[in-house]
Amino acid sequence: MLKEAVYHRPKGNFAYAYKEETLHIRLKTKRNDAGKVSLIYGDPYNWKDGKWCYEQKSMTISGSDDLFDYWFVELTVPDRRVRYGFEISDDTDTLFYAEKGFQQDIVTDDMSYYFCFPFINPIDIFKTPDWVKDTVWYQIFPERFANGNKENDPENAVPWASEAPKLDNFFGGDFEGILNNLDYLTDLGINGIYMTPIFKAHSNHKYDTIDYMEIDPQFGDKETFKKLVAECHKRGIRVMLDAVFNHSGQYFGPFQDLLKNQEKSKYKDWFHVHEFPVKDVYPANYGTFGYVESMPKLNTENPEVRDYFLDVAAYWIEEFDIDGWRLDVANEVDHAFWRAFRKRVKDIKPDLYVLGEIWHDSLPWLEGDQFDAVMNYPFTLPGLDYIAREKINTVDFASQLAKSYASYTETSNEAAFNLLGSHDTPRVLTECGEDIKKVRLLYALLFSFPGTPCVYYGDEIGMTGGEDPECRKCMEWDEEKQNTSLRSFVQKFIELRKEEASFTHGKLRIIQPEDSESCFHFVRSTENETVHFFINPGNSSKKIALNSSFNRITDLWSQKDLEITEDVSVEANDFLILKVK
Ligand code: ARE
Ligand code: CA
Repeated sequence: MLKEAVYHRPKGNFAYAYKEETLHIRLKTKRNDAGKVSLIYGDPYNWKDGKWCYEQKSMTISGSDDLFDYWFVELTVPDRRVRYGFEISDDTDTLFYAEKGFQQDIVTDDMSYYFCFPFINPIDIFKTPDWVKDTVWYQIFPERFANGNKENDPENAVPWASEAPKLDNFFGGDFEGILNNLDYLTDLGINGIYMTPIFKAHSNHKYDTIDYMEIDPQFGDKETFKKLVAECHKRGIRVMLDAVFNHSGQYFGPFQDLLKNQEKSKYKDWFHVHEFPVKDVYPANYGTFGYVESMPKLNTENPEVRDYFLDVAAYWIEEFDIDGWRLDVANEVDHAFWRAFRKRVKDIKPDLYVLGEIWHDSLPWLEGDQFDAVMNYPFTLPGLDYIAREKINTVDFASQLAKSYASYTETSNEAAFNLLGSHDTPRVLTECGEDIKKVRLLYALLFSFPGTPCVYYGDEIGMTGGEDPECRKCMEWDEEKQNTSLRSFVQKFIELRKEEASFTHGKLRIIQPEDSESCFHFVRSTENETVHFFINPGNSSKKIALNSSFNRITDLWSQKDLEITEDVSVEANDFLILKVK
C-alpha cells in the first residue's frame, strides 16, 4: 500500500458535522490501492477494563480521480463526540492509520493516537436551505428577457431583437416583461428565478451600480418589483438577486463625491485609492474590477462600507422578501465581510440562499461561515469538455467530477448551483456545435447530478450565442423559431426530477469507468431506492451489464419495466436512467 497517498484531516471536506448527530468522514488513498477501508470509532470516554471500546464501520468509495480513491462514511454519533481512525487493507496487508500515523495493530490504550471530532455543537453545523435542492432555477438577464412596457425603455433602445446584442445597446427588457411570462416559466417547471443586477446603473448589464437602493427605471419601480416577487411566490417560484459588492459603478454617489472632494471626501476610505488626485481616466489610479475603470473596487474592510452594504442586503430581504443573493466576484471580497454578511442575512431570513460566484476551488468560502454554495463552473466546464467539445474522455470526466465533488462537504454539494452556461459564457447549443443531441445529454447530466440546476434563459428553446455579449440576445418568443421539442425535453426532465427523490436527495457514487470509451455511470441512492445514470456521448451504443442483485428495474425515461435477463444498452449520444428496487 502506498502510505504516502493516504490522507485525512479532521476538518473541512474530510470531516464535518452533517447534522446534530451525524458526521461525514472521508479518507483518500492511492487509486485502486486499498481494497477495503473501515472506520474505527468510539466515544473517547467509553473505556472498559482499561481498554477503549470502539466499533467498526466499512467505508465506500464515492468516486475516484486519476490519482486517488475517495472513501466516505456517514456516522451516527448519539453522544456527539468521537475519536476515530482507519483500518486500511490491500491484498497483502492491513494497516491502521490515525492522527499519529500508521500502526500494525489497533491501539486501544492511547486516545492521543486517534483523530478527534471533539463535540458536535449545533451552532457550528453548516446548514444550507432545505428548499434549494428541490429548486430548478432560470437565469434571467432582465434587459433581454421580455419588454412588457415600452414607456420605460431607455431613449436609445432599439426594437426587440432588431440587432445583435452589443456591450452598450438596449432593447427595453423589464419586470413587466417577466410578469407577463411567468406562466411560461411555471409551465416549464421552473421554481426559482436568478436575475442579474436590477439596481440603478449605467450599462445594460447593471454591474456598474449607481444606486443600490433604487430599481433601474428601465426595469420598472419598487412597486412593480414587489408585485413580481409576490406573483413568483404565489407560483412557488423563489427569487434570487445579484449583489455587486466587490465594486460599484463610477457614478455611485460616494465615488462621485471622492472625485469631487478628493482627500476631503468623507468617502475617501470607501475605495482603494492609489494616489490623489483620484482621476476616473485610464489607467485608473484606484483599485477596480479587472482593468475596468468604470468599476471602482470597494474597500469592504472599512466598517462604514461593510455596514452600508449589509444594510443594502437586508433592505431587499426585509422590504421585498427575496429568497437569495448571488454574490458577484465573491472571491475578491474579504472573508470578514462575507462572515458578517452571512450572519446579517441569515438572522433576517435563516433559509435565504447565499450563492457565491467563484469559478475555482472555493472550500475557504464553504465551511459554513460564508456561502451556502458557489456557481458550479467546475461541473460546467468538464461537462462541456466531455460532451460538447469532445476534448476529454469518460475516464478524465469521471476523474474531474469525482475530484471536485470530494473537495466539498455534502452539505454544499447538495446546494451547488449547477449550470451549463450563463451570461458570462457562450450558450450551450453554440458550445455543442449546434448538435441538439449533445445539448440533451448535458441537460440529462445537469438535472441528475447533485445540486440545484439552473437553465439560462433561452437555452431551453435552442438559442445560440458566443462569448458575452453574443450570449445575451433578446429572448426568442416566436414559437416558430423556438426548438419546442428541446423545450419539451427540458420540461419532462424537470418533471422527472421533481417526481424522483433520488434526483434531489440521493447520495452520489461515481463508478470508475472500465475504459475511456465506457459510458459515464453514476449512482444516486436513498434509503428505499437506487438509480443508475448512464451517459453515452460516444457514437456507438454501449451494452451495460445489469447486476443480477437487482430485482425490479424501471427505465425512468420511458417508464418501462425491464427484465433482468434483457441485455440493456445505451444508444449513441443518449442516456439511460434505471431505477432499481
Ligand atoms: C464586458 C466584456 C469584457 C470587456 C468589458 C469592458 O465581457 O470583455 O473588457 O465589458 O467593460 C460585467 C458585464 C461584462 C463586462 C464586465 C466588465 O457583465 O459584460 O465585461 O462587467 O465591464 C471573472 C471573474 C467573475 C466575472 C467574470 C466576468 O472572476 O467574477 O470575470 N463575472 C462577474 C459577472 C459579470 C460581470 C462582472 C463580474 C463584473 O458575472 O457578468 O461582468 O461585475 C475564467 C476565470 C474567472 C473569470 C472567467 C470569465 O474562468 O477563472 O475568474 O471570471 O474566466 O472571464
Ligand atoms: Ca421596457
